Amino acid sequence: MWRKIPSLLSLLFCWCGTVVGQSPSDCTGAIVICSDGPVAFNPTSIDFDDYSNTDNDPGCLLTFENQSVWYYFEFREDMPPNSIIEFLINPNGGFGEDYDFAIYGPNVACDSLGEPVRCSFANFLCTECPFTGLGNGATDTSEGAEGEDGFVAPMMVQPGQGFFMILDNWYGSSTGFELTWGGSAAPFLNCLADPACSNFSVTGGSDIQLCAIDTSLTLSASTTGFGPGTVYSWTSVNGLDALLDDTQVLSPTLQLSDSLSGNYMLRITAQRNNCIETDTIAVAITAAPAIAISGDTIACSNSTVTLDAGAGFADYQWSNDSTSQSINVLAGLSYSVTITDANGCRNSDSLLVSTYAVADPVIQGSAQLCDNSSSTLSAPPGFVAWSWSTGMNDSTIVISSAADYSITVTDANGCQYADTLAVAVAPLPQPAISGILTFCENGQTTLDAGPGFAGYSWTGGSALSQLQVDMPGLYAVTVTDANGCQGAPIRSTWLLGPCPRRKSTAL
Ligand SMILES: [Ca+2]
Ligand SMILES: [Ca+2]
Ligand SMILES: [Ca+2]
Repeated sequence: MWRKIPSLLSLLFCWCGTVVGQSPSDCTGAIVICSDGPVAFNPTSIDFDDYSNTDNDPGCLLTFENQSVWYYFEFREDMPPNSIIEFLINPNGGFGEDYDFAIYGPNVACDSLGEPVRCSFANFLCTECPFTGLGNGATDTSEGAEGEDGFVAPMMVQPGQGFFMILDNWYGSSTGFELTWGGSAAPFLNCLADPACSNFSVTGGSDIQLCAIDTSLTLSASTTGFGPGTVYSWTSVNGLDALLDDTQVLSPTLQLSDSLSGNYMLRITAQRNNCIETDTIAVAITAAPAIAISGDTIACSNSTVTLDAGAGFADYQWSNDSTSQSINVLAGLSYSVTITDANGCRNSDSLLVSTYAVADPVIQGSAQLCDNSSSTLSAPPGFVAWSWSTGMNDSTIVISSAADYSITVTDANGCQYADTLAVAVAPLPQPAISGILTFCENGQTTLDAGPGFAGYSWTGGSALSQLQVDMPGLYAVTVTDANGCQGAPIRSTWLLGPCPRRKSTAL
């Protein structure tokens, strides 16, 4: 197909660049080629031997330079990445002509070309001869003299990349050639390219994906070839450069705010004299995931509360080492969680679960009950609900038997506290009044309720254990023992009449 291309293509290559004071037969005099058009050049010499420099590898060009022309071609920054460049060289002399070529780069200098990235040394008997070039279905990147087709593989090129090419007329014919560009990169040849800057490059570093919570990031731009005196400038079409701490340094720090998100571009331009290189990196900023622990912020002492970090996160890390969405924890402490969303973005929150004031209720009432009597037990004031072990739900209960009485009280916050009172039943005291129950007129007798009681209460008001009686009647005493229990015997006394010379005796 390439045999027909010269008649099919309407656009023909011409070299329309500049020769910078040196011979186009040398790398340092390389002609910048940047558009299509007819060729009018006939290389006839080698001038300086470019391969005398051992850093310049001739690759497949086993006879080095013969009649050479050096070209430089570079691709504009507005070219899409991964574009393809091809070309066809059609010698004007037709069959029998033999042009060989080698391409160096990207971004190399004439004193350090290295190895060629493409090289064709096919002789005039090659299968596609006299045509030679990049493309035409070739997949090899270098070919020797014998049994070849004259073509090597197209090149994938990137914006800003520049290449040197030596085109060598092996036979030294005088009729010249035509060169035609092809491939998606062909429209982006840079007419402003300067071969003196061929090995200058700048890279802004890898594209960046980060989370807004990552508060700062130092960019990792780098250059080759520039050196001291280079002026740097960071720009952005959508304002991200305003978040750089310095737009005039090679690697500034990007300061993020938590609320920032979106897709941004940052461009670095490096300039030294007339060498200008740029690179652009994409910055994708993901907003910090919203996180708010839900749960009670105050609870009863020693109670358990449930804290929930919310659903839908990829990872949970609680301060108590739990990794679940929610945790059940004791009140009175602070808890925090760090969540990670599906984008790998993290955020944190913390919550203090405080406690209500602690109550210590004590059952009010006597722990001692007298036999055959009852007593009242009361809850202390300040509660709103009561639950006794007797099943009663009032603030007081009346009891009449020995037991452990418990109460659970609930305060206005819903906090519950408990107390227990052990109640014992004491037997009633069994007092007996002793003494002579009869006495003579004008005499008296002594009634005795017995010792050992905590209290006595006689008919008539005496509080002593004994009572002097000089009137007949019914006398009663109520005794109170140490338990507060009371017993009440009653005794009568009898007046027998005058006892002139002797006392009466007890009944
Ligand atoms: Ca030369
Ligand atoms: Ca050849
Ligand atoms: Ca080949």
